[in-house]
Amino acid sequence: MVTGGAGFIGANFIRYVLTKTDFTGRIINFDKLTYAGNPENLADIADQYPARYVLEQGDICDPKRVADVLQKYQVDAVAHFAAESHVDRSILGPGEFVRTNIEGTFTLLEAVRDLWKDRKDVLFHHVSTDEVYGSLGQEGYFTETTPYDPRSPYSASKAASDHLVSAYFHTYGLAVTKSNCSNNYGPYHFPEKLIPLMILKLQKGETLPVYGDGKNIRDWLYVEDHAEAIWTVMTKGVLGETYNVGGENEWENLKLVQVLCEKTAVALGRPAQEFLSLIRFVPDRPGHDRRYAIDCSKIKKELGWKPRTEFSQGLEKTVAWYLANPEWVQNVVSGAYKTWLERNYSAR
Ligand code: NAD
Ligand code: TDX
Repeated sequence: MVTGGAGFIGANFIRYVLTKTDFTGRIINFDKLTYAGNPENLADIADQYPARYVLEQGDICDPKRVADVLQKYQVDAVAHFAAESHVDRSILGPGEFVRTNIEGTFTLLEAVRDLWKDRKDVLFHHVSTDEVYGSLGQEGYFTETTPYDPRSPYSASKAASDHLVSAYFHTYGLAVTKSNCSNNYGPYHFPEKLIPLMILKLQKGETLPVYGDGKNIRDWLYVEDHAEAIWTVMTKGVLGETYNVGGENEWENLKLVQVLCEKTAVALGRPAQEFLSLIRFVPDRPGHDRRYAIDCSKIKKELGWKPRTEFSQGLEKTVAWYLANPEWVQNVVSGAYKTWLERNYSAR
């Protein structure tokens, strides 16, 4: 069972596992279909793999619904992606983050503990973020032993969920693995996040809001590389262990936005200067972490994973995908995918 499989990374993960690995089983996508969850992200997969891909709408905070679905399919592995994921939204309304990210993870852990008892041929993989480690200065990297120091309601809620997962390993012997990853980018990314937001604003000729001085640094990883990392941990990782995942690819926000201007200009056959002039510095995000950088040597050395996608090419693919999928963008931003959902999934 994949929780949050209709979101950005979860959908890319399901696509990756069904199309690019030797997995032969069935995937249950358990998703509440919030504003960020869109079954259209996997419409082609639903058509191609009718016997191996199932969508079950449900809330991870609902113990009965979770238990029913786990029981119905006799789930033996959970990849837990479902979360409220946007830092700005967590600042505006932290309650939903506490509910989904902490209570939801707790509800899932209780449900699998009850279903699996002492089974060891099962796995709960928890997907988390580098933001739990806090903010770095110019030097240094987050390792798996960096003390937690979350600064936003989002990262605090993810930190709490990480601790619950560890506690269930140590206290109850639940078979768990965890991964903490840096910023992802790629297709199906909800256009509230920096990269897709900028691409769509460029397309419409709107100004590009850069928070603060634009010198905050993020490490970027192509989403399919993250999917591969999670699959690698799930199939080769050591129970109870955490693996940091990153792109070894740090960028200041302003420089990244400038590169996006250039790539989008090339894709649209327009002069880059026209786009660069749209950049505006806007008031900073409260508690804005200055720099994230991941040391991913553990997963590289112990499990043989490494980031594959070269950033320039990954960005070009991403720009091309957004420009080629205006209908997806329109559905997502207008909320029309809800109608699409009623049309396509009313029978389930
Ligand atoms: P997203 O916001 O695109 O998708 C979240 C999905 O979870 C949606 O499909 C939504 O409908 C579903 N969901 C939300 N609340 C739910 C609930 N109560 N019950 C069931 N489903 C629910 O998020 P994303 O960017 O794909 O992130 C997925 C996971 O990866 C999150 O746990 C996030 O913390 C983590 N992560 C994200 C990034 C990143 O760069 N986006 C980086 C590292 C880790
Ligand atoms: O309009 C913007 N202008 C801007 O300067 C937006 C939306 C963002 N930013 C900055 C803030 C960050 O420094 O760009 C950077 C990236 O912002 P987001 O895309 O909102 O991502 P971030 O806050 O870094 O968190 C993301 O990566 C880690 C995901 O949303 C999290 O779910 C993940 O855990």
